[in-house]
Amino acid sequence: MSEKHLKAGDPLPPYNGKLRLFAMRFCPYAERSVLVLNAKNLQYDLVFINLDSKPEWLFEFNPKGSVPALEYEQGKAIFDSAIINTYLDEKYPEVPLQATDPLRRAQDKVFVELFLGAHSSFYVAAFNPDGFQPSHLEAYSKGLERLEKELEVRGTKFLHSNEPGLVDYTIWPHLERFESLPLLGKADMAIDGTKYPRVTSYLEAMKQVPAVKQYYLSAETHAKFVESKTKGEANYNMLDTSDVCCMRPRKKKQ
Ligand SMILES: N[C@@H](CCC(=O)N[C@@H](CS)C(=O)NCC(=O)O)C(=O)O
Repeated sequence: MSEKHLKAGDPLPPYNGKLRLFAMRFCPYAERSVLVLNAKNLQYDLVFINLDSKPEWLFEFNPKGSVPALEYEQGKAIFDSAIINTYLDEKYPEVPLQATDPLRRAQDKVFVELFLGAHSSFYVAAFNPDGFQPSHLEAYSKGLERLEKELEVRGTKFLHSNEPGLVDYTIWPHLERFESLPLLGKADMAIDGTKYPRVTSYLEAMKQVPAVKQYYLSAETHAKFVESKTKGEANYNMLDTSDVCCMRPRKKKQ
């Protein structure tokens, strides 16, 4: 698969009958949908978008011009990770990812909603460090404390159950990125295993989940992308190897 991000003027790749997700390789919201597609073992194609130079056809799939958007039938799409993921879970129920109890489903959504405060702090710390305030650190710690407590109360390996579910795939992309903070000069935002033992085991367990493993990027890679973006030149194609094809070894001098 090419990791190349398409830009304005690039043609829309031909549709080949599979589900198709418009994404950006470093977007946590697009990652949520990729994880759900993986967890459900669905066949799909990914089309990566350069968000600084969007192809005109992106707006036919999502008038808001954001990713993720899911083309579920040729030329027909829905967008927003929460909408896409609920749709996928209902349309392809073979691997159910949500609780059967309506109250638990609601509680999962409440948890995600509250956890997003920590993500907002991550975002400021990573992309706008000059705007970082003590209240951001507080909100970040609160999110981790909440996760620690929730794992304790639920008593399961993942939030969903002993198998990961939608709630786990929804918060994971944010947690994956939190691990890049110490590399971005935020040592005080490292996830401390003595303070957050359950969160630490949870992170390790999530990294072993096949749906996650297939799309996981290291803290170093996330940090590199953040650095490129904060310099004003987001390096969307840094993982793309499709152009590095034909380098011949140099002949040795006689
Ligand atoms: N609520 C949306 C948020 C999606 C979102 O913000 N995506 C970002 C990329 S991570 C985007 O496409 N932004 C549009 C832009 O940069 O113009 C979701 O959950 O899908």
